Amino acid sequence: MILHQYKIVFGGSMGAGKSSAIQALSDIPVLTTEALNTDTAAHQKMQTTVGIDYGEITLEDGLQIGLYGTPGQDRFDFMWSVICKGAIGTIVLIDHSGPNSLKELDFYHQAFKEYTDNIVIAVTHIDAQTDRETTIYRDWIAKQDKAYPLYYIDAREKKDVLLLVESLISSIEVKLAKS
Ligand SMILES: Nc1nc2c(ncn2[C@@H]2O[C@H](COP(=O)(O)OP(=O)(O)O)[C@@H](O)[C@H]2O)c(=O)[nH]1
Ligand SMILES: [Mg+2]
Repeated sequence: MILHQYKIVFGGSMGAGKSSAIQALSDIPVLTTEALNTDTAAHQKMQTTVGIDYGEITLEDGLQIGLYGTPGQDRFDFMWSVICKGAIGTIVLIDHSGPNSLKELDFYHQAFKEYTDNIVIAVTHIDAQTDRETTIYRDWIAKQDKAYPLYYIDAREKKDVLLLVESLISSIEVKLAKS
């Protein structure tokens, strides 16, 4: 495992494409680590383990990035703060084929902005037939107080996922240049 590197978190609902994205991008075989729930005070009934995907990519300029996939279910949300610690940002994946995709965007945006203001939004499953336009996400962003980068991607395509990572890194670089 690389210790001194950038860390990027993938968030979003189950089936949105977090594991696919990490799989597509990673230079190493993706690890799915099992994290034990030790927070029994908050989640007494849950003695189960949850899966966190871990992959790594080295970009052309030698920059090494750790890719962390969060467990999607709301009941694992206590894990997100741990996973997000030290991350340079979060890629929120939204499944366009789900009937509540806009609600999910609201929910995951709200959750992850607690940990970072560097968020990229990626809408997946845009090949799916739905009666909702893909423009609803752009309209949603227009109502936010921050202009989040928005991409329409296939999470299984390396070039698509790479674009998200590059977008996140470039917004960090812009911030560093300003400070
Ligand atoms: N059609 C389509 N399928 C996708 C896309 N992204 C992921 N999938 C598929 O959706 C399923 C769930 O993806 P997965 O990466 O396991 O989602 P996760 O629960 O967020 O980790 C898998 O069968 C993927 O192959 C996409 O953009 N379009
Ligand atoms: Mg997964």
